[in-house]
Amino acid sequence: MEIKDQEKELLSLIDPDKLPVHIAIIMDGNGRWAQERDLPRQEGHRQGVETVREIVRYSSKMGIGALTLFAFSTENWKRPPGEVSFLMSLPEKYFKTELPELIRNNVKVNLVGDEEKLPRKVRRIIREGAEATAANSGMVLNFALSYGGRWEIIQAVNRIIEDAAAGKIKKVDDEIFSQYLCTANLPDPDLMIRTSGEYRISNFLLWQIAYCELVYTETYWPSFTTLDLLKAVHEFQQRKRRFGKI
Ligand code: V0D
Repeated sequence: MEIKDQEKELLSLIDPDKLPVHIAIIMDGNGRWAQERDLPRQEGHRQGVETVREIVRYSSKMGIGALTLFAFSTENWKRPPGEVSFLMSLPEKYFKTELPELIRNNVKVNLVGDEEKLPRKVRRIIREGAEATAANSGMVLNFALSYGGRWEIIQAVNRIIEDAAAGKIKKVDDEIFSQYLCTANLPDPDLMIRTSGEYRISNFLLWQIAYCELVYTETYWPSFTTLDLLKAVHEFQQRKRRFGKI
């Protein structure tokens, strides 16, 4: 069956009123995708950006409220310097072609992670992308860069200590704690996807995935398509339906 027909068939099985409100994706397998094709790892990352373009476009058209993409972890700083600097060139490359369309599609871009660790130029490029889309009210697109779930929780605790010392808060509850995380004001992800056949959380959103459905696929990120996204959304809805029946 043609991909387009498969997509149509899946779309007919998906309830547009019960879409996930927030999808988080661990975009894994770029290096392995390249190795299997005897290509340099950079080629995998480059192709990975193409997948980001396609999935962002499709998610926002579909009506997803928020999409959080894990692009670079706190651990990724330990990779060879050449690979790190190539990766750091990707946000600029992405915005060069995509920013006009993001603005047009009402997508709002956000950085999630330890901004201070990023090279100044990368910070500026992402800040410009965020500012250019700040007034948009459609899908929120979070790029997790230099992000780690434990780092995020610790920075929340430290800011809470400061606010407590300043007399701004007395007690912390679930809701107040969430306000100190990078995803403040966003609903928790209800669907998390990890590509390339790894079954781990790898220090991605820790607090926020308390009640999240986890969907894994063997597909490497550069090969991940809108059809794979629809399959994950369908799986998500199937699980929700089973819950309802108990
Ligand atoms: C490589 C697969 C888009 C994962 C996707 C700096 C590894 C492609 C961005 C991006 C990366 C980040 C911020 C932003 C706009 C775009 C990106 C990195 C890696 C690490 F504001 N793709 N992408 N950033 N890859």
